[in-house]
Parts: sequence; structure tokens; C-alpha cells
Amino acid sequence: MKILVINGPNLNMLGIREPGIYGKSSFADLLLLLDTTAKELGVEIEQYQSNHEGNLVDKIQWAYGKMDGIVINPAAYTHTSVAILDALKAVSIPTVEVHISDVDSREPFRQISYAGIACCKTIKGHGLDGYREAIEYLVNMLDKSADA
Ligand code: CA2
Repeated sequence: MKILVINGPNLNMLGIREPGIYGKSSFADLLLLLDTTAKELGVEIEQYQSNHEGNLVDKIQWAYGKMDGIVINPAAYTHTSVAILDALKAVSIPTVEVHISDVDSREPFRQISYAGIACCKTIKGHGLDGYREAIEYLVNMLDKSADA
């Protein structure tokens, strides 16, 4: 099973500022968590981070026919990008949206998610653990649909 994990703008700066909102862990810690999760669950994980909307759209399109599931934290583009929503709809790959912070308890503009419209689940406010939960959710879901 192949899972693509996509992170949007500024998430490569994790741990550098705003630890009260995003925690103290760095982006390198997140990559380590993804490696550990891949080994534990016996899945292949490809990770991609970009600060550019078009690159994120390109990577979603790239996943078509190659990846079984997507975990995406589009960061600020969550709240603005119809292009990312359309790309997720176009590839129609089961996708889980992750937010490190609890976006519902922050500014009103963070409570709107375009990408979330195309996702089968959203995990928010669980810190980096949310990525592991999202991968576990997809693996269980895809295993069940393979059995059916
Ligand atoms: O909670 C999340 O995961 C977010 O997707 C993070 C985005 C934010 O725009 C969303 O509303 C919620 C921001 C990521 C920026 O990360 C930073 C890392 C270090 C210092 C400052 C920001």
C-alpha cells in the first residue's frame, strides 16, 4: 500500500516559531514519525512539502494511478485553494486532511476548508500524532475495501 503525505506552506518551519500553537517538534521530527509509522504499519510512505500552490496541485495529479491514499495538510491553502480541492476531486484518491492545531478554536477564516470538501476524514488539533492517526485510518479503510 502506498500513501502520499503532502504538507503545504511554512510547515517546513515547524518548531522554529509559534510552539504554543504548533508544538515544539520540528519538520525533521515529523519526517521521522512518518518513517516509523511506515515501518510499523508495513506501508510505503512518500512525503512532499512545498510552499507553492501549483506544486501541490502537480503532486496531487502525480499521485493518480500511483498512490492508494493521500494525507494532506494544505496549511494556509486549506482556507483559500479551490485549485487544491479540484485536484483532489480530479484524482479521487481517498484523502484525509490533517491540521496540527485545532483550527476550529482559532480565527474564523481558519474554520473554512476547501480541501476538506474532498476528504473522507479530517483530524485537527492532535499535533503531529494526527498524521499517524490519518495514516492508520487510511490503512484500515483501504484494507477493508480490499477485503470486500
Ligand atoms: O494547524 C495546521 O496544521 C495548519 O494547517 C497550519 C497552517 C495554518 O495556516 C492553518 O490554518 C492550520 C500554518 C502552518 C505554518 O506553520 C508554522 C510553522 C512555524 C512557525 C509559524 C508557522
